[in-house]
Amino acid sequence: MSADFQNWTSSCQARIETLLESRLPAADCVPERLHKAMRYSVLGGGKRVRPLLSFAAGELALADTDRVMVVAAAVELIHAYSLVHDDLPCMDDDILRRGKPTCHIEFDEATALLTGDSLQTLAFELLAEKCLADEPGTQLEMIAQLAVAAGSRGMAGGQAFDLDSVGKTLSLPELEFMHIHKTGALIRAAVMLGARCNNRLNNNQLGKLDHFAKCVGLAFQVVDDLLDTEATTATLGKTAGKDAENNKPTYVSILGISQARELAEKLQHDAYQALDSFGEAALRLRQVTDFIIKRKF
Ligand code: GRG
Repeated sequence: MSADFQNWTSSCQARIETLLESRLPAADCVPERLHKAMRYSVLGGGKRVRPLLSFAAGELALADTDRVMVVAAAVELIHAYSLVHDDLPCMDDDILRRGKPTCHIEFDEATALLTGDSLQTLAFELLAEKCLADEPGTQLEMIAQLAVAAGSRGMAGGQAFDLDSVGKTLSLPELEFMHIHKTGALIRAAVMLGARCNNRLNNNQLGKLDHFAKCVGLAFQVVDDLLDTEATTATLGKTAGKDAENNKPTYVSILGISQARELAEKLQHDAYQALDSFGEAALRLRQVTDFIIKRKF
């Protein structure tokens, strides 16, 4: 990672942390237990990949950074909610997340459920309270876009498909369908909402950006499956080897390690190709993609 990209990443991560810190209710605000759990689940952890994608897409569109910060925070709150719910005993039943006990272990199951619910609604509160786009109609579309990405036709739907696939053999297209929804939809929303904070890009350019985001979303998941097989629990900050333990179909279980690695590289290539016509303006998007592919956790 170049020093320039490292500095950019650290600065985006620090800014998003400050905004999230200021917008999450204080830990001593009633109901204290719920607010403590919300702060515990969001602050001081995670790679903030989705905010980085929003920032990079916002730079491409020359969008106002204060606007982009808000959409980046909203997407991260949805992501944090999904992790809290995913870790519950009725879903993935995990005890470790971001190097610390999962929300329901540190607090309790009911609090974890309410934490996820409250993080989700806080995301939409942020998106609805200030001007984030040049046209009010565009902002309404952005809010709807995030709602669809997070809901039954996006992330939650992908999760339902995932829970249903345990112990089954999926074809590669079925696995792709699942991940386009479960992880891909939110990554796409992160990119598109960042770009739509300014009305500079035309529909053709937005289409290219969406194709880029779709490739990155899938590449993210392929790398996640590889890491689940190859990395350790200590490096990941979450339990490694969970997919095999839970008998879940993954890119590694279907393709094997080396073909899964090749697929990640092909998706990276396709993602870069989708950015070709943007030239240097898409530098940050290429760098974030590279970071996603090469990450070790
Ligand atoms: C419960 C509605 C609901 C949805 C859950 C996305 C998801 C669906 C669950 C997340 C569980 C998981 C491990 C999915 C695999 C890919 C993924 C999203 C990994 C975690 O994302 P990172 O690596 O995490 O960006 P950090 O901690 O860095 O933010």
